Amino acid sequence: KTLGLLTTDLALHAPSQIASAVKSRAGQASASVIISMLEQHDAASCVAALQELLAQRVEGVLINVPLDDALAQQLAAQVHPTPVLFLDVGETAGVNSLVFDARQGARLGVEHLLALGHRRIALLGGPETSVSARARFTGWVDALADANLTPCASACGDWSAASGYEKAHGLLSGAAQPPQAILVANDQMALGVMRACAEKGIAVTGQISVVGYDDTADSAWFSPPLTTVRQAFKEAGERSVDWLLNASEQDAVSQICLPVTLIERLSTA
Ligand code: IPT
Repeated sequence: KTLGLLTTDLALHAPSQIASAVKSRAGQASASVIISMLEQHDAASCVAALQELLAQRVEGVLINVPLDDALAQQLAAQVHPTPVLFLDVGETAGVNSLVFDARQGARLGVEHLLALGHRRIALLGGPETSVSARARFTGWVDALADANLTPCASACGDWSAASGYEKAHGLLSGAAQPPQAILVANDQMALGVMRACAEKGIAVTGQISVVGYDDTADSAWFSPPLTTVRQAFKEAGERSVDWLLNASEQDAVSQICLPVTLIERLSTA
């Protein structure tokens, strides 16, 4: 069999780890994977890339691109009757999906910081164009509200370490009382945040705690090693391939939500 993977920028760690898992699982099943990478997520770019994949006679398609409901539904219709599974959509899209539980992930980070006694908590979200970034952000705000707290400061980056560095400088300056902790929507931005803290002479931990999100392969090697919300990308990639290889045209809509876990390391205290 030949499968297609339409993915967002593979220069980012999370999508590249998913693509790696997809490739190796497909290889074990003697299936090949044609990868098409998008740098723009607008409708026209998505439609054109999918058209190219379908022209190569793929027998199943995985889409790891952050998509709003309407565009996901449009693409699902375009791929029909070939089986398709979306990896970065909201549950209201009503398309076949395999996603991680963003609400649980956001809550795990907040509850960890609350248990450590922190109250002045800043948020560094991902890009507003990403459905998962918005879900994490809302999850943080809701979990803080349940503890009668509001974020002491917030900003949004673009998933890169550079944006984490830049936005952290903003979050750490100005306020009379600096944050005791920052929740960051991915590990790459958390790396930039820790660099900004080091430059400002703010000790992680001691003066501030940092929680990342993803647990990509390098996060245990940050200094200090990063506390983060683990999304098991290898398992997600494997399950996606297995799902596609077993899918048939008449199956009912399947929405799989995978749990996430908090990995406690040394960036929080
Ligand atoms: C999501 C990652 O958490 C984030 O770090 C970034 O790489 C993003 O992907 C790129 O779109 S994981 C996704 C399956 C929600």
